[in-house]
Amino acid sequence: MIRTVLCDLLGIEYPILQGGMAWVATGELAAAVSEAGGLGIIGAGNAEPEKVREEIRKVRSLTKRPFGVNIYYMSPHVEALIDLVVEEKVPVITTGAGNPGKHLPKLKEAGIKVIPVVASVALAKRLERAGVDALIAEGMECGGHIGEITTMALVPQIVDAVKIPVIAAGGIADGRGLVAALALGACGVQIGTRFICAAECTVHQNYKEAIIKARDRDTVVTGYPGHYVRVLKNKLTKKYEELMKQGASPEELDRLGANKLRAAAIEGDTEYGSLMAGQSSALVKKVEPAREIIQSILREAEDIIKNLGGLLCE
Ligand code: TUI
Repeated sequence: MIRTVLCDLLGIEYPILQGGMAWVATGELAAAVSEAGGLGIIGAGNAEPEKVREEIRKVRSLTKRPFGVNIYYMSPHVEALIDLVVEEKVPVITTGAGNPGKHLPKLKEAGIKVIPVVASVALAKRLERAGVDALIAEGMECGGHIGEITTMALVPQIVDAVKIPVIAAGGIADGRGLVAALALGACGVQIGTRFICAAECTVHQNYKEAIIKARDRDTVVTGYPGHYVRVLKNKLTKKYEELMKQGASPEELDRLGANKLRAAAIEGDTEYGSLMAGQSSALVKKVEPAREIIQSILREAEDIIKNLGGLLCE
């Protein structure tokens, strides 16, 4: 079985984290992933802290295993969410779209493992100095809010720049991706898109079907500098592109995007919803239980590792 330092750090069986996707990663999905030996993560997004507390309690009612909460740093509730995870003694937090540095003393004192998502070497170094436990290096193949560097280029640069464990994310959906991440020096992977299609994921069936139908060129990056978001192409992204051509302001573009993730995830609006998904969408073939997803990734990875030496000529 594939075990790395990440398994010991987090008390999990396999070095696979589930992305903490807003509106998508509910308690049901997080519990299923943790119960299957990975680290399930609740995506707090912009949700009210009391709603997040319910999800934490849901996970605890479904599994005794470790789990995490992702805190999205553009949420208006960041301070209250930090207090909440401390109060609820959540084992692990991941963070996105911001720098959690100022909250580290409080989180570390509470014994919480802190694993920020970073998209640059500079922030990785700063956060290592500030005392985080590990880092998720997220390449721009991922879905949702993205950085500028690909996983293949970013992961080894961050691995070279820090001593703490690095987890690779962006474009990873199967055993090949896991082995590639390990080869780049990562000690594990974070997977989002494939887990949207987990049977236990509560998003609307239409969202899952859109990912399964997607082919290689079916995602697009919308947004403006500092705020780029990868989604599946649809009528919303067409409208967005038209507005961009007309020179719309960031405020107008934000108005078009407002509440559209909820429309996709809850109402199943595949035409005008924001179907956040990564470039690995085309690798996702079916809806299956989280346990099957994890086991098939591990089986594939082990096969590849066993046969890798055979690729070399005498
Ligand atoms: O956070 C993500 N991905 C997300 S969050 C999200 S929720 C959303 N909902 C509606 C519209 C837009 C977003 C969807 N996808 N990924 C983690 C991530 N964090 N990637 C890159 C970063 C990042 C960027 C800048 C982390 C830190 C950072 O630092 C800025 C600073 O303060 O130095």
